[in-house]
Amino acid sequence: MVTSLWAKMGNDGNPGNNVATVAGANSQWNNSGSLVVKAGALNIQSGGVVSNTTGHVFGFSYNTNPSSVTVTGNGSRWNNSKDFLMAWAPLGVISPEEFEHLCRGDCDSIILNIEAGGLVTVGGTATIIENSTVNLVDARFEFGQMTLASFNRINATAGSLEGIVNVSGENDKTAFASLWNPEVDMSQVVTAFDMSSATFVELGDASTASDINFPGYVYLNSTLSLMPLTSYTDRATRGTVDDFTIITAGQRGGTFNEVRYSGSVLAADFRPDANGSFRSHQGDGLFRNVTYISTAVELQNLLAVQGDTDGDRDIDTADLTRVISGFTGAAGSGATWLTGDIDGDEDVDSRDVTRAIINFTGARNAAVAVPEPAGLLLLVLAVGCLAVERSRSCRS
Ligand SMILES: [Ca+2]
Ligand SMILES: [Ca+2]
Ligand SMILES: [Ca+2]
Ligand SMILES: [Ca+2]
Repeated sequence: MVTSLWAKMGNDGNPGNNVATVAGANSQWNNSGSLVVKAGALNIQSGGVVSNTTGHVFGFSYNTNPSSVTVTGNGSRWNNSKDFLMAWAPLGVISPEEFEHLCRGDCDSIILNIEAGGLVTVGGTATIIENSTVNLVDARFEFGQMTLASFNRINATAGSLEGIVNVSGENDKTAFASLWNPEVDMSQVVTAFDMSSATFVELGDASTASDINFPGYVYLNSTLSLMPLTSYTDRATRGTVDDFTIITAGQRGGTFNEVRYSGSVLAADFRPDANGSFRSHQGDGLFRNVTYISTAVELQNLLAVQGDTDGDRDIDTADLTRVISGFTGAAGSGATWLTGDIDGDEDVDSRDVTRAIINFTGARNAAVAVPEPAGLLLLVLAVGCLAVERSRSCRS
């Protein structure tokens, strides 16, 4: 075991001399501070472990030998408890944007190979600047969090990734769409996305294009955080919708632990299937409906027709039953759209019931269809009696 406060590899003018190897299950190199690999090579293999706070892998354009780190073999591990940076020139001298500008594609590559059971962990933020590449083959990279630009520099052919990718802006959406090689089997890849700055396709452009596309398998957990563009407004006409495909994938697994919209968690008021889909009522018939299908995650913003109490775009017996069950009479209070107050005056009275009946459509979703004509007739009769009874006894 080697212990150091911090370390910098690569001061020797001959990069060939800047090589360190940590090999074997009992081999550890523990840095209580940062580790800098500058124009050199670090090999962690056969169960060796290297630990540090911040990890830096640097290159310089006057050096012909690129910097590289290889973590290979079961049990081999590089722990970066804080941030991780692969970039040209020392951290703090110039910004990541300046790195990109200086390099202009001419810099030698800086490479991190994680192979054959190796593991690299990052506790904070991982930043992978232009001309840097992470090659992941049958191994695991827990990258903390990173931008999409950094994420794009991970070349994963097999293994698993875990971390948060911050997606923001139109450029990110385009870049995301070309992330993965469709030929690659991503069946083991686990990726959590926190799209805390993700934006929607704007209202009215009728775009059905996915914001984010994975040709392979994507496993979802963590938080989906959706921020509508400032130009976006919810629908003002009842019965109309805006549909957004948030993610498409060759195959989707898992669901987001929570979905946020403009910073607020969407509550699941209705769960129409066993896939995790839900409909969330926002007030006065405005629904945000999240649907998980095998290859996509979709969002629908719906301003429901009066009487569509559950936001599934029909007014069927389920809706009428809800209105009748919620009946308060004209003196009632505290009623909501979900309990049958469809005109927004906080009661469920004969006006609400009548409106729901007039708007009746029957079930539109064949999967949950019930025999409507007979059901409708019975319900109309029941509603009629109820309305008469209550209006007699309860009218104020
Ligand atoms: Ca309905
Ligand atoms: Ca009323
Ligand atoms: Ca009412
Ligand atoms: Ca229905």
